[in-house]
Amino acid sequence: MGLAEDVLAGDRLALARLLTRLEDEDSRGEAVLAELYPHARHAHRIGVTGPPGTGKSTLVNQAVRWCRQNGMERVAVIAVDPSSPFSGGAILGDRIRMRDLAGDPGIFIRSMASRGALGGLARGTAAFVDALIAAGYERLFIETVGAGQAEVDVARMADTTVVVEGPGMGDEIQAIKAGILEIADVLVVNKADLPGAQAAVQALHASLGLAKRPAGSWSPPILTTIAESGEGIEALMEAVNRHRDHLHDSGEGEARDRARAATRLEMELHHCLAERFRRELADGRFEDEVQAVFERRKTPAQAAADLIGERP
Ligand SMILES: Nc1nc2c(ncn2[C@@H]2O[C@H](COP(=O)(O)OP(=O)(O)OP(=O)(O)O)[C@@H](O)[C@H]2O)c(=O)[nH]1
Ligand SMILES: [Mg+2]
Repeated sequence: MGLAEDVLAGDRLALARLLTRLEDEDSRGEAVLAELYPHARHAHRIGVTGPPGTGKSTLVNQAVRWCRQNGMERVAVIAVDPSSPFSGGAILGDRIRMRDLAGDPGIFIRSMASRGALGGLARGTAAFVDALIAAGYERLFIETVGAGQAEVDVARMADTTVVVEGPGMGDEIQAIKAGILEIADVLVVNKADLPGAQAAVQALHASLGLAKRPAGSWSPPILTTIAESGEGIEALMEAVNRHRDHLHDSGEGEARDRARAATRLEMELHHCLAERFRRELADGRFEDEVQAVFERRKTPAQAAADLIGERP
């Protein structure tokens, strides 16, 4: 049997091998994904993002456990590692915390490194998600750290985006409200056992009031949780499920899926064209133009135009 059949049959080792190929940009991975793609249809993708250390992994751990206890047969977690100098320890920590889920054959956990500069986080995440859905995972949690453009892009690969804040993060909320709050479907103030949680809830309410949302659309609930003890997890998952139902009933889910198809096709075009172009350039030409831009002899646009102009 081929790798695609093995993945469809629920073989975890085959799935792990496929994900490694996708991560390595091995063309055999892409070929397998092409076979699987018609099966990568029905699932609920839940993005979990927010500033470092707010308890996202702990929360995901509890949410996954809740899903398994409430009738979901296959649940997967993708921890996106932004490869920052700070993330090594965090991912290691995630692995340790997630270990108590590891014995469960209905749970698949995988971290994804964002090494490919051209590939990009969102593109890699989307490929992982396709593979996992085709393999039969009906719930997918995608954890990302931070609130930059990369996280917003990754969040667009999810159906439901959960933004996790911590108490005493007033400044952080100021910093993220413009970008990430606009894509939040559910807001969580975790570590509600610590002082400042209520203030954080209020700050979020105030920021949400400023965010531009069309009238009559989904209004994101703000919840509090204590991920360490599991308090509030049930309410969180109920909110997540309500959002999924809203996506379905309002037709917004389909609209998002279509928008995602366009985004992904565009990402692929960028990726393929840039890759092909770089391969066809003579040795050292790219570096020459970098030098020219660096020395201010050319603008980046001029350098790019020169490279494109001399292509065979
Ligand atoms: N007091 C308290 N501590 C918590 C709670 N949830 C998580 N923590 C602790 O907060 C720390 C960070 O938790 P993580 O789950 O790793 O947070 P994270 O957001 O995944 O961290 P990064 O992935 O590094 O951004 C750990 O020491 C947890 O034990 C909570 O509800 N209350
Ligand atoms: Mg984490």
